[in-house]
Amino acid sequence: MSRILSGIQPTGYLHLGNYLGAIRNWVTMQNDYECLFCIVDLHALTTPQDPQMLRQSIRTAAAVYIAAGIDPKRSIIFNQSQVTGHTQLSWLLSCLTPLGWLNRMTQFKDKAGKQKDQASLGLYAYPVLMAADILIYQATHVPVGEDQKQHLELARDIAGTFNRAYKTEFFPLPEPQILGTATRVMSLRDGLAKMSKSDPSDYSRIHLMDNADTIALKIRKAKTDPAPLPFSPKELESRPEALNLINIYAALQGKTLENVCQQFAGQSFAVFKKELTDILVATLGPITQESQNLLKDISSIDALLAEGNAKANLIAQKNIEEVHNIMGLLRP
Ligand code: AQP
Repeated sequence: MSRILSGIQPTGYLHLGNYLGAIRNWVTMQNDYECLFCIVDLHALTTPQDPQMLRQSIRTAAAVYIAAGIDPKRSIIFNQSQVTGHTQLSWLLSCLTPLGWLNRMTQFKDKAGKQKDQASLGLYAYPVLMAADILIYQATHVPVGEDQKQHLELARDIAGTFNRAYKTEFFPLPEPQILGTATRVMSLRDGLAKMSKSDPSDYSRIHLMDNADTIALKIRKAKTDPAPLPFSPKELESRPEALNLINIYAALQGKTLENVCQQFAGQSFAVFKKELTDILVATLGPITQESQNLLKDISSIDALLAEGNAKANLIAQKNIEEVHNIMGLLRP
């Protein structure tokens, strides 16, 4: 059976982008794949984290995964830091990865900005750890958004290098799982920037833990332009904020942009925003509610994670032993 690996960084509370771009699709993947859904806490450490907040974000991410429909009986939900095979394999793969490949990674350039020399080794080596995250489970498919495509390409290159160097086919070359249904959600304050946990403005994103009033307020404040809703998506080309809101509505309703434009053509954004709020509250409300219920019992969340960690460890340890053997590391 094909195996999927995916994860989210607990760098803050999960948001609508994480839901429409990732989690919602993971739920349906459970029908067709063996799935491992990770909370990539080690990746989160590539940017400064407050320990108390990090702990809370990890548990909240686990609660949201489950509340959104990831079934811990069918899929493995776990934290990356608790499966030591990730970092073990990361070192082994880093010894096979040319610096030139890492130098090309655009996300490092974006995140390090002008202070390249001050950026951490962890941020630079992030794509190798991501390759290890995937390869340690011999995952065959990885759902990726546009911004992670380059890292997945690198993971494939590293897998190929390992296989060639050791004349083996141990690592499958992981395929990108491009989802027609995945939606790139943009900031509510800037239609050209991705909705992101690290955006300093809380009003830029809808958290999956926001209540109905907060959602209504954020949508009311969401940037738009003075024109009414267009008759066709073509008219949205130079209206990124309008496009973003219409896109969100379309994704939540399973409609095309064309359908939504036809439905609201000529109407004001005040009317549209009210409808959008209602749909957001109806979709996210049950997830928020269930997440909050789950978070009332932290020991149960921790127990579920511990169970997932143990299952992931079983696969990872077996594979790391095999990799040690292939590479000639003696296991007396
Ligand atoms: N705005 C988005 N629209 C669609 N999909 C998104 N994803 C993230 N933001 C959006 C998808 O969610 C998965 C996990 O992403 P992540 O949180 O691990 O990393 P990220 O993409 O770097 O997300 P953030 O919120 O921007 O985090 P920070 O601010 O910490 O860097 C991925 O599948 C991603 O595509």
